[in-house]
Formats: sequence, C-alpha cells, structure tokens
Amino acid sequence: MKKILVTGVLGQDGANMCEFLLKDPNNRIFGMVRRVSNPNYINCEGFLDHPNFQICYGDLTDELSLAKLVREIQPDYFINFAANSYVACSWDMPLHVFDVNTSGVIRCLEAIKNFQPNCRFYSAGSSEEFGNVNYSPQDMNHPMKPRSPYGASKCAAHHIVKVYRESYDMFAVHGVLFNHEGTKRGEEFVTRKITKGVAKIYNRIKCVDNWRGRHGEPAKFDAIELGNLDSKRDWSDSEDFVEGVWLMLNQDEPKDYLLASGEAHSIREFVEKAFEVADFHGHWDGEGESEKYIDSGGPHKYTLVKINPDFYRPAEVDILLGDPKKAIEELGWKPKNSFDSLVRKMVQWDIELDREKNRAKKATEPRMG
Ligand code: NDP
Ligand code: GDR
Repeated sequence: MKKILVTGVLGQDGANMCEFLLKDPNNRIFGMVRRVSNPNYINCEGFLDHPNFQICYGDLTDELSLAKLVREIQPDYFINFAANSYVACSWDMPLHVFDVNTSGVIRCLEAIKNFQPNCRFYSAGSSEEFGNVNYSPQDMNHPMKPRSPYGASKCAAHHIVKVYRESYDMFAVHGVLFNHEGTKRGEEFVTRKITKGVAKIYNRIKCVDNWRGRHGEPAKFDAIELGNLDSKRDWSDSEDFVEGVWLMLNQDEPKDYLLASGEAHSIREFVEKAFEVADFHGHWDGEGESEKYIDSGGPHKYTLVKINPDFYRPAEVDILLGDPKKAIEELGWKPKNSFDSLVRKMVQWDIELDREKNRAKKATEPRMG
C-alpha cells in the first residue's frame, strides 16, 4: 500500500489528483485541509466516503501541523497543491502569499527531511515564474521573470526545492505547470468566470425566449464583466495534468518538468468559444474600456460581455505559451483533452449546474395565491 499525503484537496488539482490516485486500490490518500469556519467540500464529493481516503488537518503556515502529519503518517509521497493561488490578489497580501507559497514549501521539506527522508515530494510551480517572457514557447531554460508577488513566490519555491534536493539528496521535484482548468476550477479564475457567466445567460435567455418567443420582452441578466481581453494563456485540462504530476513523482531520478498544451489563446477567444458552445454568435463592438461583446443572433442585441477596469492588474503577463516536448518524450505523458473539448466540457457542466440551482431555488420558493 502506498501512503500519499495530498494538500489542497478542496481546490481543483488536489481533488483531481485524489480522484486519479483512488483508481488504484493500492493507494491510500490522506487529504490535508486547513481549518476554516465554513468549509466547502464540493470538489471532493465524489470520493469523500472512499475507504482509502481520509481527511486530515494541517496548514502550510504551521510547521508543527506538517511535522505531525509526516511523523504520524510516514507518507511515501507528499504532493503539495496548497497555495494562495489567485495571482490578482497577490498584490493585496504579498506577505501571506510568500508565507504560504514559499515558506510553506520549506516547512514541507523540513518535515520530510526530519521525519521521513525517503518520501517523494512534489512542489506546484507555475508558468507565472516566466512572467515577462523573452521568447515563446517557453521551456525549462527560460529565465524566471515574474510579474506578480505570486509569480515571485513560486520562483523562490522553485529555488528552494532544488537547494533541498541537492543539499540533502531528497526526491523533490518542482513542476512548472501552465494554466489548467476544468469543472472544479475556482470561480474567480477567468475561464470559470466566463463559463459560469455563459451558463447563466444561456439559461436566462433560453427560458424567457421559450416562454415569450424570441420577439417578446428581452430577458434580464447581468453581462459578464472582465478585465484584459488580450492576454494569452496556454490552457489545458487539470485532469491531464495530475497524471503528468504523478509521472514526475515516479521517475528514477528527481528532475523538474514543464506541462503545457503548446497552444495559446486570448481571453477574447475563450469568450467567443464559450458562447459558441452555448449556440450564441456574437461580435465585438467599441474599444478599450467601452468594448462589448454583443449577441448578433436575436432581435435584442444583448450585451453579453463588458469591460470592468477593476479586473485590470497592476502588472500583466501578456503571453504564456509552453513547450511540453520534454515531458511528452521523457515521461511518456499523453494529454488527452484539447482546448475545444475543455471549453465545451466546462460550459456544458455549468449550464447543468445553473439549472439544478434554479430548480432547487424554485422548489423552496413559497407558492403564491
Ligand atoms: P486552488 O486555489 O483551487 O486550490 C488551492 C488549495 O490550497 C485550496 O484548497 C486551499 O484551501 C489550499 N490552501 C490555501 N492556503 C492554505 C494553507 N495555508 N494551508 C493549507 N492549505 C491551503 O488551486 P489549484 O488547484 O488550481 O492549483 C493547485 C496548485 O497548483 C497551487 O499551488 C497553484 O498555485 C498551482 N498552479 C495552478 C495552476 C492552475 O492553472 N490551476 C497553474 C500553475 C500552478 P481552501 O479550500 O481552504 O481555500
Ligand atoms: P492566471 O489566471 O493569472 O493566469 O493564474 P486567471 O484566470 O486569474 O487570469 C488569466 C488572464 O485573464 C485575465 N483576465 C481576468 N482574470 C480574472 N481572474 N478575472 C477577470 O475578470 C479577468 N479578465 C481578464 C487576467 O488579467 C490574466 O491575464 C492562473 C492561476 O491558476 C495560478 O495559480 C497559476 O499559477 C497560473 O494560472 C499559471
């Protein structure tokens, strides 16, 4: 039986990793969560009751909790997905971001070094380490040029993992992962914000049009508000990436790799694709802060997306595009999902989720008359 300690299991990657690892009955998973007053287990619903899964408490800011977990569990693997992971808010709390994302990694490494030195450690690195890029696609030789406190915190974690690996002969790897998304993605990240927004608009318009016909009163809804539409990201499916992470942890010798799709798309393209999946055809109108995405299909010319400058960042990363060749060739990693299938999956999921929410809301509304 392999004992695997996974942090960040209430988040996207931690939950997807648990689902993946639990397919093997020889894996026993300890999912670390921090104590919060109102926990949200929605991403873990599929495996919370699995006999090979158990929740344990710990916090990356508390070295005693990490030491206790490693001492008591004696894990074979420690997969650290926990982080303050939202780039945009890292300017608001840079010290906290460093405490969790950098010092937190040192605390994990210290616990392993002191209590279970043969444990294999994964550190969740990011394409944000490349930041203001010199060339595209980026590979592992690209210099670190972060543009946010978050990016800087991940660069420091990258260095410290290497230092511990070389100083103490530890199996510790730092994977540099480009953006990855899915149905468990946090709602503040741009892809999920868009797919949830598209779902709401789709259900609202479809419901009103079915009732009154396309030429009746227009449906009422809030347009999706976004910041910079022109930045480009290399988006993949988180379910493919957790498999890549597991391959990194099971190489003969510890070596860092980069996971990416090798394709970059702008936020603008993501918006277009997501609305297309929901059978909307739109066009962009206006410029700068007045730019809007307008429904071209029906009589109402709905505004589907508008700009809100509050979502602009103090410093932007214009493009991230990764070269996954090494991981594919050397680890045998095989991503299965394309950009199109990812967007489709997220939009369809969110349409269903929104419908369920509306049904549940209706069921609890008092009956009039
Ligand atoms: P999420 O934000 O979805 O999940 C992060 C998790 O970390 C949450 O469950 C959160 O707990 C937990 N956490 C935050 N602070 C602490 C703490 N002090 N102690 C213990 N747990 C804590 O992130 P993702 O799943 O998307 O990403 C996983 C990792 O990969 C992160 O390190 C992220 O920085 C990195 N990464 C992600 C990429 C992506 O595109 N998704 C790309 C590159 C890197 P709670 O639920 O209680 O808030
Ligand atoms: P990112 O993801 O910063 O790349 O970090 P995010 O989805 O937050 O932003 C991507 C790009 O979209 C632009 N953008 C907006 N972003 C958000 N969140 N909300 C908006 O309304 C909006 N409008 C435009 C942003 O300016 C940016 O250019 C993610 C996280 O998962 C990190 O943890 C991870 O390390 C990196 O990906 C790789």
